[in-house]
Amino acid sequence: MINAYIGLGSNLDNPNEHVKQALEDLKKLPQSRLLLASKLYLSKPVGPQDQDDFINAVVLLVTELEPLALLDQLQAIEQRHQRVRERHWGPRTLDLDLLLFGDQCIENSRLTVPHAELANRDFVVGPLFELSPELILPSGTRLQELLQRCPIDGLICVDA
Ligand code: ROI
Repeated sequence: MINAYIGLGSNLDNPNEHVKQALEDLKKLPQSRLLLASKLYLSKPVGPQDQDDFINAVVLLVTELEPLALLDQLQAIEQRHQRVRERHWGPRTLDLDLLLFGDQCIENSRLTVPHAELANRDFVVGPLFELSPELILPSGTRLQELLQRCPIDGLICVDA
């Protein structure tokens, strides 16, 4: 069983509902168990600013799926949410990003793990820290260090 962290994000068509429904969908993944889910956070868009704020969260799954099989499952959930992505770094109904897969480093045409932008995104670092403050990345960097380099003061927790 591998610990996999997944980031959720939405800023279209009632983002709260998309993220909450996606949490339910993730609970039903085969050969997997959802162990922890962060609170939901409102975050300013990274990328073009002429789009709505995002709802973000992170979950911890334990899974027996291989990384690409897990990616297939995540993309199937995105499709069920009628994922639309009109432009690069533009608004989307649901994004599910495989952030970490145990301490594996994966680099292929479909997948880069750890997620390439993990360390730079407050909406990932903040909820990850809520779930696993002692986490150490495959590089040996402590999540606590990332938190110091990536301020999370802009995040607003929207479910207490
Ligand atoms: N910005 C925020 N705040 N949250 C996201 O989930 C998110 N996802 C993206 C881009 C467009 C880069 N910006 C984001 O894919």
